[in-house]
Amino acid sequence: MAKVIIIMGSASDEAIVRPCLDVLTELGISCSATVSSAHRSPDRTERIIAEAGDAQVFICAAGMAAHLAGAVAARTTRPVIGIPVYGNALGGMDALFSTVQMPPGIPVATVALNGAKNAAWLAAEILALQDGELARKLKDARLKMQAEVEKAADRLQPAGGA
Ligand code: RP5
Repeated sequence: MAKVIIIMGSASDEAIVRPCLDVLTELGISCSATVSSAHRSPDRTERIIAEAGDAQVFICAAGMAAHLAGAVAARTTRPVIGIPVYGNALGGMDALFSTVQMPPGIPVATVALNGAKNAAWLAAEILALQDGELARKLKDARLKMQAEVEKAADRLQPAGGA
């Protein structure tokens, strides 16, 4: 059963959401991904939440008047992470504000515009609170990032240089 349920508002969001799936898969976190819209298919969205089983975290990606994450958060007390999807007309500000400006009591942890990778990392950090092995993987990943920065710095500035 999926620990993380990813819902995107439209099939057109798939390319933006894909890196989220990649990070979760890399970390060995079971997840499922589907399409459902807060506006176009509200009943389907409600059904997905009702049938979420043991899923611990929802990740919702949507653009424009992006109510998907909020609509899911309204119907569950499990953590909901929102990915506002960039759209041309208002430069993504519509989706960003729609996702981030939730009323007190119904939080949506909003990542950056198109921030699919960080949605996955945040979901992993939530799950790692109850999973020692996952917590270790996250620490290892941080060490790897540090090493990559060192490597990049070394490439630009050979050892012994000014
Ligand atoms: C939102 O409207 C979707 O999440 C998508 O980002 C945007 C456009 O949807 P389509 O018209 O491409 O289906 O609901």
